[in-house]
Amino acid sequence: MCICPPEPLEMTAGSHIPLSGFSGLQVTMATDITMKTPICLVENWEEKLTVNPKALEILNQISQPVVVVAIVGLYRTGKSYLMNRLAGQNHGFPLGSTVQSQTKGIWMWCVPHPSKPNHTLVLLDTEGLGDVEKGDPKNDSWIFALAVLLSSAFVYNSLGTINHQALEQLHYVTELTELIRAKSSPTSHEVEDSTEFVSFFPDFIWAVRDFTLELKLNGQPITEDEYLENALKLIPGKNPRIENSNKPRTCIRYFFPKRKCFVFDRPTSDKNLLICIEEVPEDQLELNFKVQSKKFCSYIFTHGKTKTLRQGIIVTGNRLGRLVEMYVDAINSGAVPCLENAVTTLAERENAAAVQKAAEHYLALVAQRVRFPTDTLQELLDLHAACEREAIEIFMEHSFKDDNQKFQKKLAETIEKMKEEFLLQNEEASVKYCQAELKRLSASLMESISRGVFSAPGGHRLYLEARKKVEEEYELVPRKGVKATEVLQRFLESQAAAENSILQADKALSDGEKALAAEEAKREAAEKEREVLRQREQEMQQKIEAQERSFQENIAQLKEKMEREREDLLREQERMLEHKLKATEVLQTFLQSQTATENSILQADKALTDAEKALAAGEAKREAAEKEREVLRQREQEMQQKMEAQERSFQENIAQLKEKMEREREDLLREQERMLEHKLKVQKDMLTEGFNKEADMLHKEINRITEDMAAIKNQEGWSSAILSFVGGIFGSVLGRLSKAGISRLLRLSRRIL
Ligand SMILES: Nc1nc2c(ncn2[C@@H]2O[C@H](COP(=O)(O)OP(=O)(O)OP(=O)(O)O)[C@@H](O)[C@H]2O)c(=O)[nH]1
Ligand SMILES: [Mg+2]
Repeated sequence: MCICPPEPLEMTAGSHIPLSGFSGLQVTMATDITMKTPICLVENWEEKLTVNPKALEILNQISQPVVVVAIVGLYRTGKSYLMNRLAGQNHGFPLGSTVQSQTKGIWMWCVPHPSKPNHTLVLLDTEGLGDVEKGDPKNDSWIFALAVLLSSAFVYNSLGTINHQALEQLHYVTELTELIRAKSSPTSHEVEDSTEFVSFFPDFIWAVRDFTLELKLNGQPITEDEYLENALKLIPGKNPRIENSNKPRTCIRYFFPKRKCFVFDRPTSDKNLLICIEEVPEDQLELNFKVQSKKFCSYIFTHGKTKTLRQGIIVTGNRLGRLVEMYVDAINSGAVPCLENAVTTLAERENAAAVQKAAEHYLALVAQRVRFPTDTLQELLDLHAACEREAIEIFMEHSFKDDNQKFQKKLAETIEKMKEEFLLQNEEASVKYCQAELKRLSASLMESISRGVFSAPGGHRLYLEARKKVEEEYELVPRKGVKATEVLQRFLESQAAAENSILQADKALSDGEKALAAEEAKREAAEKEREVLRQREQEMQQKIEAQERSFQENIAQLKEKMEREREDLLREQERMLEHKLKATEVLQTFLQSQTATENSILQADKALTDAEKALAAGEAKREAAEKEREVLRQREQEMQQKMEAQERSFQENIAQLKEKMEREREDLLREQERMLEHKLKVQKDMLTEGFNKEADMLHKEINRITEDMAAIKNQEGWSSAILSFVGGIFGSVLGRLSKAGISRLLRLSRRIL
């Protein structure tokens, strides 16, 4: 056995591990789904494909990244047996011993990855191709295409040798461009589209079973990989038969830049044992087979990649489930499965869930940390900012391909609404608490008023002292919250009538003194009112600052994420470019070998004179050079188109961001205008009331607001700075890509021309 059987062999879910990467919070996720036996993932009943909901349920519970190994090949060639060995089991995928094909549709077995911690190994065993009992051969093509789409390691299994027949049987690979689309846009060119495949196609592994030949070429020993590469060499010649047999070779080389080959001896030479191979104990298998299959398994375990989609999007078990559903739906509706659409749908779904998760987290965090009423508004706003930061982190962690930040904006709006709700709750709690405290502290004052204690000479002074005592005690009450001043002010207002009647009834005071006292009471009331207003303004200012901070936080985290995505994009582009250049070189070598063949045919032709031969050779050379230039021109054009598409997407991003900022800028301006209007009104009142000093101070503040507004109107401030950094991100992608790409192209063109 190549690996120990995964223990326990039961389907278990829900062990919890902390997920690193979130600052200061513990997020748990379900892991360790282990299936005792495989299950059918895609049923193929009467040549109609359906996804098994039970298999989807299992995938849904897997939040770990997956390494997906799919095996494909002619029916009855030992595919299921080899897959069982990958699972470290003799039994699992059913084999059957007759000529009748056994596996139907696509079967799935999820086991813990034996060497990649926190990864799940998903084995996909497919229905044998070319079954004579099957009616529609298109059905085989779809099974083949699905295996390519879903796997990160694609094993092609065949018996005997890699010969013409084996390659012809692999004709499905030539149909891939018709069965899969990379881009959704109908205008995109088929060749351009197929080059996109490379970035998400699996690695290709050819498993040659019952291999009995010696691995030698021209008397020299060769490796299995060299054996495969030699078989994939294009055959010189131009007749349709040759061109046809070159097709699968070209397609394999073109679509699968990473290739590997493994040869296997027969597991046993005893025919009777072969029939019941599942029951044959390990020590009765051929040594060579054991060594070879161990090598194969360990290659898959070590080099089998985590399944990723474009731009480095990692496929987890649940994402794999979504992909199967989408692809099978597309096939059943008569459409061609499209990768871009799949990624977009996947992103829409997951981003909506990410908004939900982040918002819920924000809500839970605030609820857990806040104690209403908070001492100040700033205290609540700081708490909000800290919780919002964590919520955005969660969103960033769980979202991808959030084009134009549609979902990030949604989260910002949701959090803003929640924040407003919290602010309101905070105010209400403060009002309630302050009113209760005032009621308690003023109980004896109120009682004295109703008992007429102050309706005596000198009563007004006594009343003022008693009221002052209430105010002082109220001042000492801790954590009254944001409405402390306002509640006191309303209380004092409610006292005005009572105070006036006490004053008027006070026989100890002259009329002049009464007038003076009334004036003083009025002045004090006005001062307190101004105090309330000042506090409101200050709070408004704090709220605006909090919004600005939240915006900056969103931008900062977006920038960080874009940086990461930029790196992924760059790597992907480089891989694609590398592959294109390699494909060009393949073609180039082939053209050169054709020229050499043509030349030897020409030289051997006795019907031509030497001069005619020289002329023909010259013509052939000229034609070859022209063809090479054409290839190069095409590559250049493709690269140009790609760069233009990126530029367009960058412009689109910028336009959307600009629009958003425009809207926010207008909101901010409206807010500032409201504040200005209010301050002007207060200033006017003060001037009317003769408070020149305060009016002066207000004048300064008004000037500052006017300046702020001018700066915002100018838009030379933060928005342009943000635009410039976003521009920087995209600009540098284009810059680096074009420089690297162009210098490589130049090097290549120098080599070719
Ligand atoms: N000659 C040979 N026979 C094998 C090998 N492995 C398995 N078998 C035999 O082939 C039979 C079918 O094996 P499976 O693993 O079910 O083959 P399969 O390709 O999955 O078959 P389908 O699912 O029907 O397409 C087994 O019962 C064995 O008798 C092998 O390496 N060489
Ligand atoms: Mg099988």
